[in-house]
Parts: sequence; C-alpha cells; structure tokens
Amino acid sequence: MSESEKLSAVETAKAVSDYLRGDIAQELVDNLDHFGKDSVQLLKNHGIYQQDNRDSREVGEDGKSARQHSFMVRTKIPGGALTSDQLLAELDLCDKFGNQTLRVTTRQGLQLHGIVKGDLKQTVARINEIKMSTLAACGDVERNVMAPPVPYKNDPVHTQMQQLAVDLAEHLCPRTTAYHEIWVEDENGETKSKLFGGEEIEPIYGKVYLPRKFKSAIGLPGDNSVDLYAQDLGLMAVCEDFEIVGYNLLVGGGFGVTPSAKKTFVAIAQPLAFVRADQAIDVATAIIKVQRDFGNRADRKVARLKYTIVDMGGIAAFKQKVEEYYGQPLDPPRPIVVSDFDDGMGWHEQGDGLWFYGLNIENGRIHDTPSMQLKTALREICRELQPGIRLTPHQSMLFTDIKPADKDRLIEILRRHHVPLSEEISEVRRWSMACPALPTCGLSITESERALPGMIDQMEVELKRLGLESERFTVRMTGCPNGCARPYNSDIGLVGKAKGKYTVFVGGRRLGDRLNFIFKDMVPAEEVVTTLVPLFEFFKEASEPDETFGDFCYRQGLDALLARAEQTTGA
Ligand code: SRM
Repeated sequence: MSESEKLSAVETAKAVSDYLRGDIAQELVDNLDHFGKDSVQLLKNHGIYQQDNRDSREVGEDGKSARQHSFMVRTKIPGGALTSDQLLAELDLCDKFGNQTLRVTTRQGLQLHGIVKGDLKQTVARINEIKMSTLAACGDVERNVMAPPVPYKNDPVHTQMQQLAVDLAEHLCPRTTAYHEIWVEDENGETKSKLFGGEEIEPIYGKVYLPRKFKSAIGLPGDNSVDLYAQDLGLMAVCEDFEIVGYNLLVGGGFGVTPSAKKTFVAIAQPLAFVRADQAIDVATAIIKVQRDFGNRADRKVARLKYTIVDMGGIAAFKQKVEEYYGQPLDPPRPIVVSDFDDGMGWHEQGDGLWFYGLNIENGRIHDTPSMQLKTALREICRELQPGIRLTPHQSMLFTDIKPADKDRLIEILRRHHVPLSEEISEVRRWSMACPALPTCGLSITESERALPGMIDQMEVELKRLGLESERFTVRMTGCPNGCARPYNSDIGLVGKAKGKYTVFVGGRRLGDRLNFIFKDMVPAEEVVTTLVPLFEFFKEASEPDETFGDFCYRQGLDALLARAEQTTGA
C-alpha cells in the first residue's frame, strides 16, 4: 500500500480492537438497542450483524427514519454437517429469541434473525453449548468452509472432503479468546464450551486479520454443488482408484460487484496448482497469508483475493509468491473439468445399508405457515428419527443415516405437515435460490426471497405450456449486486438494480464454471418472466439435443437473443 493511501476505517477498528474485543463487552450491557460503529464492524467476526426490520422503519419527528435494531446471528457449520439435537436447539433459539424462522444459507450455515441485543449473549452462549460456533461466520477471516453434503460411503472420497472442511475450518479459525470472554463465559469466568483454545496470538492472521472476507470450498469434478469457481479458494478433488490423491486449487473467484464502480468486477476462480492431499492445508494457509500481506487495506471495495491477484500482476506472479510463502514450488494444475452438480434431493442409498433423503427448502427459510408446517415437521423428524443433518449449498437439507424401516415414517411426517416433497416440486423451483434481501438485509435494494417464489409460479406455467418442465436450469435471485445467491454463474440470474427492478442475466450454467451475461437491465419485477419467455420459446425451437438453457443462450450470444426477443415482442 502506498504511503498516501489511508487505511480503511474497518482496518483501524480492527487494529485497536485488541484481537476483536473493542468495546463489544461494555456496549453489550449498556441500555441502547444497538452497538456503535466500530463494534458493528468487529461483531461481524463474532458471527453477528446489526440489522433492523426495514418494513417497519418509522419516520421520526425530525424527519429521519427511526430504526428498531435487532441482530442476525450466523452459525458456521463446516461441510453443513450437524446433528438432530443441534438443529433442534437452533429451532428452539429461533422461537425463543428470534423471528420464529431459521434460515439455511448458501454456504451451508444457519441464520437466526430478529435477536434483540439483550438476548444476544444467551443466544451465542447456547450455540456454543451445543458445540457449534458463530466465531468467524462473518468478518475478515476464513468463512464457513463448504464441502459436498451428500454422505456417500461406498468409497472414502466424500468422507475425506467433509473431514478436510472440518480440519481447514479449525486450522483457520481465529484463536483470540475475546469471543469466549464476551459470549461464552458466565459470571464466574467459567466457559460452557471446550471447542476453541485459549491462545492469545493469531499465528495466521496477525493483529489486523485479513483485508476482507475469505471463502473456501472443497468439491469434486462430478459434484460442484459448492460452486468452486465462486470461491476465493476452491479445492477440486482429484481422485484415483476412488481415493483423493490431491486437489486442483482454484483461486480468485468472487461475486461482489458495484456496477457503478468500474474498478470492481465479478470473477470466476482460475486454476493455480495441483497439491497432494497432505499439502492442502499448508498451501491454503500460504495463500491466505499472501492475501493477508498483499490485499488492499485502504479500499474495501477492491480488497478480495481476486483484486490482489490482478494487483500482483496476474496468476503467475501470485503463484510465485504463494510458493515463496509455502517454501516449495507447486505443480501445475491437472487437466480436469467439472462435469456435474449433485443437489442430493430425494431418496438415495448411502452405501452402508442406510439411506438419505434430500428435502428442498424454498430459499432456505424454515418456518411454519398456515399452509405448511416445515418447522414442526423438522422437529418431529429430529426427535423421533434422530437423523444426521447436512445443509446443502443450495439452501436445502439432507436427512442422513435413515434406516430402511424409517423411510415411510419420514415421508409421512412431511406429508402430514403439508411439506412439499422434493419429488413433487418442479425442476425450476428445485434449482432456484434467493438471498434474504428485504426486510432484514441492510444492503438490499429490492425484494428477493419474497419475490422469487411468485416468479417461479409464473415460470412453471410458461415452461409447462412449452413442454419444457423437465429442463434443469438454475434461477438465482439477489436483492442487490453483491451476489449472495451466486447469480452470476447461473443459467438465469436476477439481480436487484433499483426498487422493483432487476438486471436479467443469462448464459451461465449449473456446473458453475462460466459467468453469465446481461440480457436486459432495469426490468420491472412484473415483467421478468415475460422478458424470459421469448428465450424459452427460442430454446424450445432451436436447442441441440441435451443442450441446457444456459449453454443455448451462451451459444446464441446476446445479439441473437435480443433479435429474437424483439421479433416476439415487437419491442
Ligand atoms: Fe452475502 C453481505 C447474506 C453468501 C457476497 N450477505 C451480506 C450481508 C451480511 C449484508 C450486510 O453486509 O449487511 C447479508 C445478510 C442478509 C441477511 O439478512 O441475512 C448477506 N450472504 C448472505 C447469505 C445469508 C445469503 C443466503 O441466501 O444464504 C449467505 C450467507 C452464507 C454463509 O453462511 O456464510 C451469503 N454472500 C454470499 C455469497 C455466496 C457464497 O459465499 O458462496 C456471496 C458471493 C460470493 C462472494 O463472496 O464473492 C456473498 N455478501 C456478499 C457481499 C459482496 C462481497 C464482495 O466481495 O464485495 C456482501 C457485502 C460485503 O461484504 O460488503 C455480502
């Protein structure tokens, strides 16, 4: 960083925070319903976001909007694996302290919303009591490490990937004791959790942690459900004789972008090197240390790894620096390409005599409504059948280790609570995702989770009319351009641009290894589906055998798609 560049405010807050302590403990017990500016930033590293319900913002007498603050609490769950008891405890927390909903995130985590400040300590302490953690679920650190959730046991591959997610997450977890002091210790200084150690130093991060968030995922060429190409660091397993021999490392993916700031961009990760399985954690650590030392600490908009790679002169120069930090040259990446995506929905034999069932959860939201009691059904399943739980990177859930004799019972519980079975929902709904957006997200420009289901209803009608209902393509929506539902590599991406208006992207694909492109901008919500219909019709007429919708749009290119749309609408 040049002398003239000033550190960003977040950097200064971290530097003087004494390893993420700041004034959080003092402010936690003051009589305000919110935290001060610096604490709000530091809290993210503790897995906590200060928010307010934007639906109920009131305008005060001074003309300024008055906010009632509450908090989002995110639990980091490597590989999305948890127990029935842990899920039950999170469900209890959402009822006791939250807004009665629990949300499966796009990174296999869980989010509670609507926690008021006075209940934060009890909430976080309880999460630690059940041997989970919110530490580093957000913030300028390694975030939740993803891994394919499907629990196949026929060979060691899936178990090894899950284990690496746990090991990497543990290795890269901040070591500060601030988290425990603030959230977990009781009045006698006793801690209820034994999960994290008590070293005061941060051997990997140092005093100011990373310049920005850092995201890693482990995947397979045959199962890129974790979206390896959207990660700062993707580890693509290379298998021989049904064993993982190593990983192709992909670096510099990232989907955050500010359309008005030309210096920002969306990026698909690029291949860096092949590493043996036993080198993976050390090389990942070297990559993180390079980002720690060379990432931009003056401008957070361009501080992710994708920008560091460009600033360093490209992938070759970056690799050289990683080799220097690792202490050895790295092999070139192996020539493998991604070939599939396993969302795990429906019934599958695990390979050990037991079964798993993948339940699609629309946009990850677990709640009870008058027409569907998903939360109650999950409680009954967890209490009675005690399955293992895996959260998927597609905001859904797998019930694992089900005995053959319990399969009918699981389905009966779901049916009795009117929960749609994965086999009964349309392909377009199954492959859709939306971020929370309004009312909780402070960054959202327009609706997402509350808007997408209605658009999917309309798409279902159109796709059925055209006989395209069995086509598999991803539809991902976000309420702003930050990319939380990974809309930039999907077949169809709908990105909030202004209130009630979306940028429509097409031409990505389920495999996740290609960016889509803008088809139309500033499309009003009510016209999104009608904007897409001419493309569905074109696809129906002119696609090649086995061509996906995204591949078709990509092959045709923007001009042909626009020409077709004009022909149809006369626009
Ligand atoms: Fe995200 C910020 C929700 C996955 C890119 N994201 C936010 C915040 C915390 C808003 C904020 O900063 O105040 C959102 C909280 C809203 C709420 O009410 O819950 C939020 N992001 C989410 C979740 C919950 C969306 C979901 O539907 O599940 C996901 C939580 C995952 C987890 O468990 O950790 C989530 N966010 C993502 C992803 C997808 C991924 O990681 O695979 C991305 C794109 C990939 C990437 O990071 O490049 C993503 N979120 C962002 C960004 C843009 C980052 C950037 O490089 O510019 C922000 C804004 C920021 O960091 O400044 C953001």
